Amino acid sequence: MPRTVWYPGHMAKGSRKLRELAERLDVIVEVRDSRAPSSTSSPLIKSLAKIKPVIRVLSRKDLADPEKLALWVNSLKFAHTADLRKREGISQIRRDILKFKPAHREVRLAVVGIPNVGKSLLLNTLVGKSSASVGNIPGVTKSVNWYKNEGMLIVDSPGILDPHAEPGAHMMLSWLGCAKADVVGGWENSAISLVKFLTHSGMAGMIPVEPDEIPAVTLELIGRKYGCLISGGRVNMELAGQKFIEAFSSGRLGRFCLEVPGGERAVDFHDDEADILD
Ligand SMILES: Nc1nc2c(ncn2[C@@H]2O[C@H](COP(=O)(O)OP(=O)(O)OP(=O)(O)O)[C@@H](O)[C@H]2O)c(=O)[nH]1
Ligand SMILES: [Mg+2]
Repeated sequence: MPRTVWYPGHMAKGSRKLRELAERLDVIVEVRDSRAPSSTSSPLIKSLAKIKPVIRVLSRKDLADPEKLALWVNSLKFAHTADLRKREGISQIRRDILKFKPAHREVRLAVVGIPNVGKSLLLNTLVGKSSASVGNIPGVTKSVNWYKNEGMLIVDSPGILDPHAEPGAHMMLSWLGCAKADVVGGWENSAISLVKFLTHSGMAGMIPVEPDEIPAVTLELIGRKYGCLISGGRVNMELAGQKFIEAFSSGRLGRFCLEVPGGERAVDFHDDEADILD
């Protein structure tokens, strides 16, 4: 069968371990990205939520469109928003977690979510030191590990994606840095798809050049603007795609939310011509 989604062994193992652990936990903390709170939900959360209470944290509040994010906070029950880099929102999250602490022992919790949403950074902030590895690429944490501070026993877990997702779902996650570009046909492919999405959703103002009707030409113009040139004055389209996606996902092109409550999920955006790799 062709490989259309990214689901390496550490995700399968992490998923199995989390399910085994769930009974021993008091509460689960699910981290999602504020810029796509529906599309970045964990594929495990439905089954885990049947067993244990869930606290939701929407990370990267600093990069999200504040008005749209306010709609999400109203619609998602028990959701905290946080700028984890600045530790904003942490004291409320900590207070909520400690509500589940039994009198006779520390509270046991697991931090779960898809890749690169800030799980390990949240854990470090709760533990009070840099214990777990943090990095701005998906797949930094590869295993389930326990950490401790006063009153809390916390599990960090690898980012886990849905192995049965539609191929296009990972395309959208690649725009946020939550899935690898090479699984969706590379940076050029991912960036062209993003140009189409932004044009289709009335967000063309985030494209750093005047868009052309043909998305690939738009990316070429972006490549020229970013100086991604090779011999003969041609544009290195792969590098142009990478620079565009990096500028978009880091917030340098502005704050955004890709979806609103009750609207179309960004992950369901269909780019029929996208070339998803086998
Ligand atoms: N601007 C901003 N960056 C954040 C926030 N939360 C996390 N990050 C950044 O996001 C990147 C990923 O953070 P990690 O904690 O490694 O994410 P993770 O979910 O553990 O990732 P995996 O282990 O790969 O699944 C890092 O560069 C963090 O600094 C936030 O609230 N705002
Ligand atoms: Mg991690």
